[in-house]
Amino acid sequence: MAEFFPGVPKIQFGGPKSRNPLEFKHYNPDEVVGDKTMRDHLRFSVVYWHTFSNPLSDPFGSGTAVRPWDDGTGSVANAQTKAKVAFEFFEKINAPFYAFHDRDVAPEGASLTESHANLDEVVKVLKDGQDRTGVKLLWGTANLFSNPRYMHGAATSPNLEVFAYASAQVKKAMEVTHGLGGLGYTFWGGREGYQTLLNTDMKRELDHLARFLHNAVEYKKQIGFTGTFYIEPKPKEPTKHQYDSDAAACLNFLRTYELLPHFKLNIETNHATLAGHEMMHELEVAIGAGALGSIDANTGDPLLGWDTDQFPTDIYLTTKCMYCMLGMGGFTTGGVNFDAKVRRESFEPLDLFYAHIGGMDAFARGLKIAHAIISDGRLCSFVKERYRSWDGEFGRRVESGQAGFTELESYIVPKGEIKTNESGRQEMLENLINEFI
Ligand code: XUL
Ligand code: CO
Repeated sequence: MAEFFPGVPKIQFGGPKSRNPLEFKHYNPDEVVGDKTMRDHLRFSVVYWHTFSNPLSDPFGSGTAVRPWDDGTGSVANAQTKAKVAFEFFEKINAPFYAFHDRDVAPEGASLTESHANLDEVVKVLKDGQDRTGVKLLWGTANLFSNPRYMHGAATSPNLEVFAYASAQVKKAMEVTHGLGGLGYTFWGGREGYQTLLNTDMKRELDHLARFLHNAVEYKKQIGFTGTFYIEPKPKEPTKHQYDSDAAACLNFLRTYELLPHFKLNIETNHATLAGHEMMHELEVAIGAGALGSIDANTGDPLLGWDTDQFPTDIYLTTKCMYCMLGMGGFTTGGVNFDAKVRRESFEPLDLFYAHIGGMDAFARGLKIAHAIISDGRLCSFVKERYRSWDGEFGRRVESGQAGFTELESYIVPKGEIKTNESGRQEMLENLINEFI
């Protein structure tokens, strides 16, 4: 079998003292943290689009990526070679999962029928790769944003023909995901939003988006696909406003249209920050609704206001992510999916390894630190204690709606001015986190 990353061994755990850049310092897949192995906690996934299909272009210049296996033809044969490259990478980096859009894996044809056929040809190679390596598909999706036909959106396009084209594309992508035993299917509304309200009937577009998703739920049942459906919030980029702007907006949309039982959220760090939220905020919103499904792990740059999709290396970020995840009881069908790309200047294949090693180590450290913080118990107890005034009989009655304004007034008036407020101790808690980092 041809080797596409010659000289790169299967990445091993070298331990924190290792100085080998091609070894993990913290990610030790078989090491047990709490109740399960790091492999099972973290469920790492490599994305096809950034790792194998992104030329590393930017709005000011063409791609810089050197990918020796790419013959530049855009042919199906070339896409099949790329699929073999991908599986060598998954094996060497030791990732149990991957994710793709239909158009990342196979070229678009001259017609929808030809595009479907192209996809089928490459999916055969993906299937062989999965069978040979045991690597699984975390989720599949359809690219409904790159082709010019989707200029006004896909499910929210004012043009019914575009809605129909997108439906057919998603139908096929769902079939392929199902055929590959995918654990999930993601809907990221790439251009489902608007550039100006002057030409937009927002309510009608939202109704159409809901109809599209109901059709997907219906088709899921029809083909017997049991994977999780995810919605991935993002506030803007490429459009000025995207309807799935943040976790709260997605939940409101899903509830309004009676879709919530059928969807979970896939929360992405850089999308959270574009929405003006911390990642932990978005995770907590999703967890509060029982709707956190998966994470698109990356980070933005505070000095650049766009979706830079960098690999996460900040231990505070990964600690907070894993603190939320452990608190919720861990992933079920989801995982830590690196929706991240190397910088344009990091153009060599080797950089793909360094990037993933860094992200995986950062999450492994986050996991160990979050587990230690939870085992220590002081942070959780502090939060619990902070609400203890609610824990008595009267608090219980207020929480359950048995005591209203009148009773609350009778309770508080005899007590006079409040003398029971306590410090929030933010700085003390920040110091506590630093004890573990
Ligand atoms: C774009 C983005 C997508 C989705 C899948 O910002 O995150 O790659 O994850 O369509
Ligand atoms: Co994403």
